[in-house]
Amino acid sequence: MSLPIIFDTDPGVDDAQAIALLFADPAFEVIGLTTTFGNVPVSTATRNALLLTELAGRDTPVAAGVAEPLVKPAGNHALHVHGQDGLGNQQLPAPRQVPHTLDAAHFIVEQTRLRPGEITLVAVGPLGNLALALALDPTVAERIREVVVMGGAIVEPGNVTPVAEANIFSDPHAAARVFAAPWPLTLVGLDATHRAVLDPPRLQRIAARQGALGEVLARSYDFYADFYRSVKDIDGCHPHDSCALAYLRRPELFHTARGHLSVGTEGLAEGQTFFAPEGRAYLDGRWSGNPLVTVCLGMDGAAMVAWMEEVLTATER
Ligand SMILES: [Ca+2]
Repeated sequence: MSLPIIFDTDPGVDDAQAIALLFADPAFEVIGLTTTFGNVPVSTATRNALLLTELAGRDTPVAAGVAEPLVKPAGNHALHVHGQDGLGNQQLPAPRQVPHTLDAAHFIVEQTRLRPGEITLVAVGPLGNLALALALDPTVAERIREVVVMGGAIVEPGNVTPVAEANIFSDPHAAARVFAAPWPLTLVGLDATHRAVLDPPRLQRIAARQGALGEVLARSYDFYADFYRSVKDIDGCHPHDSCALAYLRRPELFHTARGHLSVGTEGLAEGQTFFAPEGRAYLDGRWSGNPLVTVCLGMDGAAMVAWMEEVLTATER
């Protein structure tokens, strides 16, 4: 099995873990990484994506993407969660490679023209690059095999507001366009990702097998886990972005439902995801205007982190 992937990312500590997974699992054919602002400014996200790719021993293209939200004012990044450098404040070498000549949205459009129907787009940051790709060429939606978005929260509370998850809150207008597009989409949100805790012993076992990449994973994890200890009663971190990859490889671990997804763009509901189950009649059609998508409502978190460890320790880097 080969799954051609474009991975849209804002690394970010949990992004770094997912990038390690992406390169460690031979089932993934990584066509490119595209970067966005989010956890960090886009320049930092691009630098980190290049560096993590290099540490994984790959020369996969990295295309730089959007620097700010489509509509709302550029806001704060999550530097208190991920560190000033996005990877827990460590001494990182400069990457040797440079970004792709195309920007992220053009890269997505071009690659889907080269390989129509084959590419899965995994988006684990704010959704501006996907919205821009749709604006450049709406038919991109017909050429994507599947979109998997790490973001949103259906029943679970939000993580940056009482109702909003960080990726969706960072650019709700982009999310609105992405949820309205006619592509097969799955949302892997906090209802799933909060079920998994990557604890320190497991991360140490993973890092020990990942060479120079493992050292970066270990140092960034320590900073990230300190944040989680300060705000939540867990020892470790939620490996949010890796859950989107787990969904592709171990779908049986997820509890899903079909329905229509929309998003609040202002006021108290800014960034909140609304889910109207398929076939459910409400007072009016406001909640059911978007195409049917799949949302994750739960996940076997223990099995998910066991899968992460299995993939990341299978061979020594
Ligand atoms: Ca991310």
